Amino acid sequence: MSTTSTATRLLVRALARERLPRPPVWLMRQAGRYLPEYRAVRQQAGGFLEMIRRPEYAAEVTLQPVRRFGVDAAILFSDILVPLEAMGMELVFNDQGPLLPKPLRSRAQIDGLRLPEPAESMPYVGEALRLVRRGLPEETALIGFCGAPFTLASYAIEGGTGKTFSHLRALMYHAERDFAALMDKLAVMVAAHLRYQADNGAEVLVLFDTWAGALGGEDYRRYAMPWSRRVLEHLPRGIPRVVFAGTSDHLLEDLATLPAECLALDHRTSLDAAFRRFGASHALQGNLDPAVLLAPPDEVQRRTRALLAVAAGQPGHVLNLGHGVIKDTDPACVAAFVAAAKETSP
Ligand code: 1CP
Repeated sequence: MSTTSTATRLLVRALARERLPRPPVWLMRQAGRYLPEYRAVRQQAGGFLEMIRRPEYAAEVTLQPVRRFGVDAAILFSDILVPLEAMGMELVFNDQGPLLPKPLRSRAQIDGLRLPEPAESMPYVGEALRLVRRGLPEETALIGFCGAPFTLASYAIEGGTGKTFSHLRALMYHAERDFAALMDKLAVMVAAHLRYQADNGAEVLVLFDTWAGALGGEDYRRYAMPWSRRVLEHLPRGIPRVVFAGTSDHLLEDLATLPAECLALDHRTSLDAAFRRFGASHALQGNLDPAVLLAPPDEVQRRTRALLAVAAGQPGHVLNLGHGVIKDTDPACVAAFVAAAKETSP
């Protein structure tokens, strides 16, 4: 009976594993420094966090790849680390990436983290989402996201992008109750942040567990998965959930037990094999190697067509990269990637 516009958006239909004339396409990090129009806004705003905190800038850069490429979804321009700032941690971005100058190294610091209401601590997120929705074509879906508790814990404890994650592992293995206390708080914040985004127009929610793949199966099941499960269980009904974990082929059977409709695959996993492993139960997102977008456009198109041929006839495929767009990518190669999805017929 329902003929609401969301029901007709291609991404939402693919996540429900409907059979479609072509797969929806969007790209992780589709807004970013590879786009000249993004660099112009960034310069005007004065910095990365300034763009995130000003809804008109955030909305503008969120809409840029939709305008330029006609992707089937917009993903809010923000960052997984923003909620850590709302919890009281200092956050800076330099050219190398994020930095948290006062990483968590004691139980007192963990206990001192705040759990604010997202509407009060990050009102610019809701405002940006409402602005984006107004600027989006009717057929384009709006995606909200958050970092998974484990990946957020890795940044909070390491103070930036980890290599060996030694501080994180020290807490996990030597102070498990303190680690659990931190993860409990992060799970509450993450679930609240995702619900807030759904309340403000996000119709698909992505949980990014970028660093989960650094864990073996036993550690993933003990130190990360229970809190991801808690988050995913506490989201509004009817909103499709996508789980991304980087370099996680060895964890996919575990990830498939989480309450989520879609597994986002990184490029190290065979899409063909993934359809055999999970195609009966999950939509699958992915998974062209982002480095392939550094090849000439006709090569990008050839590789994308080959990937689409693997998924042909399978319901529930969402075309995407295996990770984010690389900064040196030529926008013409992103256009070639999107065009390949759009030429696909049933
Ligand atoms: O100005 C710039 O171009 C800075 C680069 C940049 C961008 C465009 C960063 C710094 N974050 C973002 C935006 C961003 N980050 C989005 C926006 C929407 C989109 O995809 O277009 C999203 C969804 C994220 C999520 C994010 N941030 C993740 C999870 C997904 C992933 O990439 O695995 C992670 C791990 C981060 C942390 C982060 N933010 C930025 C950097 C350089 C990093 C570190 C990544 C790393 O440590 O390797």
